[in-house]
Amino acid sequence: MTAATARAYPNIALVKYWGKQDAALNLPATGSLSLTLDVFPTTTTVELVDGPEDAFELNGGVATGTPAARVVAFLDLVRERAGSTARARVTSVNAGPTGAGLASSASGFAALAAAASAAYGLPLDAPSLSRLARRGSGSAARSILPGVSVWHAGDDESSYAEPVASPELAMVVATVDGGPKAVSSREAMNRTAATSPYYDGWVTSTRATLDEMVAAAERGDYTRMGELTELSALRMHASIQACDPPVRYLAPASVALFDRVAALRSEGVEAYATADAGPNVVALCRPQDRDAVADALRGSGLAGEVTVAGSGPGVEVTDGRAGAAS
Ligand code: 2P0
Repeated sequence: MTAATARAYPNIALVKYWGKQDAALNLPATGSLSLTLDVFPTTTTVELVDGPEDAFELNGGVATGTPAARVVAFLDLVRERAGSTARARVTSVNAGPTGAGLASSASGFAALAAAASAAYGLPLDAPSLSRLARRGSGSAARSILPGVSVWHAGDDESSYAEPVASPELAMVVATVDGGPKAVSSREAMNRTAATSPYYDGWVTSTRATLDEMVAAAERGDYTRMGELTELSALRMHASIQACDPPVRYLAPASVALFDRVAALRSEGVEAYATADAGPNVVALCRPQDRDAVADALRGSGLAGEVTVAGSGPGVEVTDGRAGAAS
């Protein structure tokens, strides 16, 4: 019997991924760029079993419905590539919140890609894992890599994440209680592409934003990286809010946190705000400013949990060996 365990960390995009050019292959309409964090890892074990079905246990409970169906579809892809019919028992634990807009699907599918590849005997190099993780969840392609990475748009062969030289970055994650997520990011992404009049502008402008972001990162221009981070987030939310029926992920406290981060800048602490498909706000800052930013966000009374994060590692197979599928 073959088993393997892998650990991966969530990532937060500085240039957002929002829209697909190919839903079946999960190819993005544009490239994106993110920082893999050093908090909230997902640890996943894949064990090949003799039984007739896959089993998926998440955070100690049996998973059903869409999460389980996505894991089975992913394992089907792995089996097809490995030439195996073996079923698997998948056990996954998120150290952070699940499905709360804190990128648990990114760390989840990155960890699953690595553990399944090791258990079924598929290649474990970063481009192969990133291409595979992409099929589970687009943003998972970036959680294969440590630190700052760019996930390329392209075709099935070329759409994977690669490292980008960057100044050291930190992030402060401020959770905002916006209630349960009303619309999943996958559904909202599809709805934006189908109905938002701003979607074409989002795609065109994001290509330029990404080129500028990579150049800013490579020349160590933290200020421009921060400015582009806020720009990308607000443009993404603008295009989401314009879809029909509209989706609004930002809560009043989220908007107030963007204002608080702007006030911090005028006080001399150079932080920039971003937000994903939910009400939580993440402040980008220099590593030496992270505690000052965290204190300010805690003191604002606008956030629940406030978590300080640095640049995290890429996915790692922590146990088990690559072996031929049984
Ligand atoms: C990102 N997000 O770049 C963007 C910003 C959320 C907001 O990637 O359909 O779960 O599985 O490819 O990766 C969330 O979307 O979507 C996401 P699928 P995913 O991080």
